[in-house]
Amino acid sequence: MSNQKEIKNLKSFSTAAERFEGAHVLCPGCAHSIIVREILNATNDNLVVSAATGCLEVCTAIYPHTSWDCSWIHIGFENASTAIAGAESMHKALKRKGRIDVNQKDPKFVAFGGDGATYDIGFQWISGCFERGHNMMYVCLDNEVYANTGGQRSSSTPIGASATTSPAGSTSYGEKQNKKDILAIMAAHGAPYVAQVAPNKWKDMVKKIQTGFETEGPVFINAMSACTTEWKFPMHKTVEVSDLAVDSLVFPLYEIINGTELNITYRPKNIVPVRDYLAFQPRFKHLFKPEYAHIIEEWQRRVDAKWDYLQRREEARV
Ligand SMILES: Cc1ncc(C[n+]2csc(CCOP(=O)(O)OP(=O)(O)O)c2C)c(N)n1
Ligand code: SF4
Ligand SMILES: [Mg+2]
Repeated sequence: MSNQKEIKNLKSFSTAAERFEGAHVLCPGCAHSIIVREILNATNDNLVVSAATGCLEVCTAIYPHTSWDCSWIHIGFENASTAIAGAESMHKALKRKGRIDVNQKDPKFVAFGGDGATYDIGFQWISGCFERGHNMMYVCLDNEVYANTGGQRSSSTPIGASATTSPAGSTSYGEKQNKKDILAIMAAHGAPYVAQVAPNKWKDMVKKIQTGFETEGPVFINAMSACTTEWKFPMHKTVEVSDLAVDSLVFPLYEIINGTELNITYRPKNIVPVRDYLAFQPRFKHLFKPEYAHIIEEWQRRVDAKWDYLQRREEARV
């Protein structure tokens, strides 16, 4: 792919032209900024970006300042997807009318939303964009909680996590529902490309983003985004907690092409127990009481079953 940056090493990648500047007020250690920077640096093409309300938008665009060195739209909490789909449709229409030079390279259209904006409140708009087949990338910054408004649970919050609307206490182990399988749902739209990424596995992530940018049609990326404030780990441990997430297979890295072909893109050499991932984050600390041992066992069983399923899907190509 001719327009791609060659990914030799982190140093050469990180000194590429910046389209996401460091001057923002995201918490130190917030994975949102790492992910967004890696995504924007993955192409040299022009970008049109939208951001749903949430930590990313609130902390990067405080008038009169902005961290975005590209065309950028902030719209409602629920419709970052349709804003970017509208821009993409307008671009096509202007080309048809001869008002944009047809020889000019098309920009990349990218929408960012948190898990609250994606799994819950903006879901029907995203689903519509994927059904209509817009040429766009939608990126979910999945920190498993409505972080910007104080840590309420979303349908991405995993079972046993203590969130402000599902607090752990003397009679509760916290969140009661399992995390929604958003990747399976988006793949079921027949999307040409969907993938899970994590910022600590940056080469895997950049490869997937570049594949997404080269794909015609709607692309969905679910990015694990560790939140130091709501997951309650120390701010310098973002990469460590992300390593535990992918090495325990709590957050497996894979892609699905055209709704069918599934490829696992990262196989940990040493799989770590789920309990090590949970133990790292005080949002799960109550699960280590003897009466909640069954929740951790159930977590491990579910993670093992999902890994088995992904491997079978990869072999079967269905
Ligand atoms: C329609 C609507 N509902 C609720 C809100 C309030 N609100 C703003 S940001 C936010 C939380 C965002 O959570 P998420 O999408 O997960 O992003 P995060 O802040 O975690 O990155 C909420 C509930 C809003 N702005 N608009
Ligand atoms: S609350 Fe979480 S998601 Fe929001 S800026 Fe802080 S670390 Fe990032
Ligand atoms: Mg969130």
